[in-house]
Amino acid sequence: MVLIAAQPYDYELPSDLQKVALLIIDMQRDFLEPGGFGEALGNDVSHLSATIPIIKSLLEIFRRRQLPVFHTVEGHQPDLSDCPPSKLRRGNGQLKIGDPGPMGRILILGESGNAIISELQPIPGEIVISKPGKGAFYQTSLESYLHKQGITHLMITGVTTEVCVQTTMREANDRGFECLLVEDATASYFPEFKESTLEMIRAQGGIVGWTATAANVMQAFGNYS
Ligand code: TIU
Repeated sequence: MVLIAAQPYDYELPSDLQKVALLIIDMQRDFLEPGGFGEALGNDVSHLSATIPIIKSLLEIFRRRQLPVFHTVEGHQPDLSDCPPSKLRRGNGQLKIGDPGPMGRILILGESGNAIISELQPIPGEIVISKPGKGAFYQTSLESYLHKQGITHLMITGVTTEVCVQTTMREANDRGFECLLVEDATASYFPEFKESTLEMIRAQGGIVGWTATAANVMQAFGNYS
């Protein structure tokens, strides 16, 4: 049995690592770089960049072992037909979803600002899920891809911790996936919200799942031949 040293207790990996997917949530220019959606909402985007090398290290392990990798992208169709008016109105800022910004239209699929950051660009074979909501299961094919590939365990990374990451982890937990959030591979614009999210996930005996450091995840993966 291979265990990851995790909170609130050790997380058991399956004997077949192909059942474990790396889920990288919304590592997009819109959230991590100045001029995108995150900054339009009034946030300091510099809080998120420390996750990049850590997610990259995890990604390299999954690639080396040819394990399943899923990337998600939050974005909307150019005609905004998939953006509820409530989301469009939200924020009260100068720049709204669909407005022209320095990296193209804010949070619109296909715009350069909506792309995954250069450091974590997907390679052929990795699935990219575009999503209109905060959760990666809402109006997407993620669940059917996971079931089709026999995936039961998710290593969850990305931004932001209490918004798209937590929503997705809760959705996945309700669907029966064994979820582990990688503590240093996720970040929030509000560091205190990140810490609270980690605590609420692992409270009550792991009510939503587990958390562990990337080092502990990588050490456990090293136990497989
Ligand atoms: N605003 C914020 O913290 N996050 C989002 O709007 N989307 C994601 O978390 N990806």
